[in-house]
Amino acid sequence: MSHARAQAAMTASARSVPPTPDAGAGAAVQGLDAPAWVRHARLLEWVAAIAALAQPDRIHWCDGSQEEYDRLCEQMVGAGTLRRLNPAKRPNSFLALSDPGDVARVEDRTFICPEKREDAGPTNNWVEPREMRATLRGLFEGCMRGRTLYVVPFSMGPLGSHIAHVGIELTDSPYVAVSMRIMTRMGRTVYDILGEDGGFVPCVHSVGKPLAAGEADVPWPCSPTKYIVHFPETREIWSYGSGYGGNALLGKKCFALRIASNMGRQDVQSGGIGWLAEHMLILGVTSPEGRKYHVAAAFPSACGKTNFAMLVPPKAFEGWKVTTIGDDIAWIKPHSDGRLYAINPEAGFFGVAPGTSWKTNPNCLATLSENTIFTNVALTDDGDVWWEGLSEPPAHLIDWQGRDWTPADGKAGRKAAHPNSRFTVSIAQCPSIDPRWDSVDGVPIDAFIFGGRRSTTVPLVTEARDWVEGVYMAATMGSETTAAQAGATGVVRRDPFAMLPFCGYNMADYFAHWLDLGHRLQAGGAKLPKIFCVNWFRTDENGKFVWPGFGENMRVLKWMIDRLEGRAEGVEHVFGTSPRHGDLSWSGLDFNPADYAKISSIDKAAWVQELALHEELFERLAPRLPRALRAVKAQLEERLQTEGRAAA
Ligand code: SAT
Ligand code: MN
Repeated sequence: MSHARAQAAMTASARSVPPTPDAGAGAAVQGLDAPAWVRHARLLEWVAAIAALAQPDRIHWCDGSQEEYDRLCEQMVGAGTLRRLNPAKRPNSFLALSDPGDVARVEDRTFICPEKREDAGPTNNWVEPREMRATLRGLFEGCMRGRTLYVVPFSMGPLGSHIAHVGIELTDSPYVAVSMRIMTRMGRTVYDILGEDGGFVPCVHSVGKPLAAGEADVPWPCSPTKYIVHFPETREIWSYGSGYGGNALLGKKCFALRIASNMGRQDVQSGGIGWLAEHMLILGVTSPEGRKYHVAAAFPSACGKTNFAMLVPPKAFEGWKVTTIGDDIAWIKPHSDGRLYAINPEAGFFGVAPGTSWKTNPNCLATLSENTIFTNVALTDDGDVWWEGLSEPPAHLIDWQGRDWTPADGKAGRKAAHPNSRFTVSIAQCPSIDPRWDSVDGVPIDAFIFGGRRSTTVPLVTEARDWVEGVYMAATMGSETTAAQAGATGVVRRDPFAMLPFCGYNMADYFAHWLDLGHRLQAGGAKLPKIFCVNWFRTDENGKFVWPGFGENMRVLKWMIDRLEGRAEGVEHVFGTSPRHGDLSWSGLDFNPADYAKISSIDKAAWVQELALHEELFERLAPRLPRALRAVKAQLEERLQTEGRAAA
């Protein structure tokens, strides 16, 4: 393949038209076999250029039909990638076992490559774009040999919504193609929206395992070399070497967070008011009187966002109802009424299986009853799935690596399901689905919640006194790491807005974007959502969680709603306002003031240390850190010195 051609492939983007060959698109697309419903010359040109670079054996233009989905799944059963589960137990469902080296997002292999390093900021990996393009060119050259290139058209957000955006993923993984059909609005109709020249985010993905002539494939092809690369200025995504989750389903973290966060900010640079792409679940909560509120909540990966989004209120909260709009990502735009409206850009859940049970999340279990692709959970002898926390372990299983497993192995510390094992399922199957989840207008947000996983220091719930303090709370959030990211778990790291691995530009500029958006909305007379900070994960002297969590989180949610309505009391302390034991509703739960003190106390010494960690983050972000956040920190420090005491 010529270098000029490869270069054209590397610069094709939604914004810039790649060099047109003399004879127009027709000449470039020979052998593409594009269906008549694709009439977008620049798109055809780009597919041709990628095909010339990656040299797949075939091209398949996905139409998103059920028939196509069934055929691809059947084909993967034949190839050993998928195993059909017992149709009597789990209709139309499959199990995939990944390569043991490809089980989670790879943050150290994820790159944000704007022209200037400072625009990626100190929390992102950056490589000079020309150098990165050269690396990618080398990797992608011939990387799809022996495979099929799938052209996957998708909309992030309800088709036709003014908040939605279109992407096209080119992938050599049929597992990715079928997963994208579940996770996004994928299919032919996307081309109707694109027309002949609509904008789209080009996403190129390869498992990085070309096949030589006659070489047999493996069930889960991937490569030890991995690159997850974003070019924010040209809005391109290139992913190489992994077939797993957020590394490979490029609509999710890569587009809906890293590229979209850039888009929301670039909107301001081009004269708009700006918008937000956030790592947040969205839920609706309706009081017994029928008043409905919408809440968006940010937690790091694998900290229970899916459980919170599908919360079932305890019996004592009869009449309260929680409905689900999304479990992972929110796109939030200001509306002409001055309020912020959110959509879930996704159409499916890619959630963590372990810990999910009929007790902890019945709505989720019901969602998973059919049409689900499971990845890296265990297989039961009757052809169903199992994972830690689902139920008592069966006498025998096949574990996530295909080996025999018995409860004795479990006692010896060997997990049957990988801790980051997942389910992929359509949101439409969720019993708690909100009637407006697919609304083109989105839902108005009344409150933001930020939560980390902290065994110490951070109280159960705190309301920020104002927007700026709320932004400070979110910006300085810390969390103990989980299995969702490769590497050690349980280490506290700063995870601002739960966006550390997902913010596609300089984190300090991102804080400024939140502050500025708040100012602009307030200047226009809007009432901003309240901001709360929560922590479900404080532990006692034996390392056990003190707060029961799950449905009981309704008690905290109700306090927030009462605060929105101006009806609930709390006590103001150094960091904001928190409920005292008597300010929460306890009916149906025996939770005494002594235990409450364990999860709500503010330990002065711990907070002096915590603020030192805030300082570390601020130092890292110093060149562009908004002054307003430094000012909040100075105020908090002063307060801590003068009034530091328990909130309980
Ligand atoms: O990025 S994934 O979608 O694989 C999982 C996560 O981190 O939430
Ligand atoms: Mn997530």
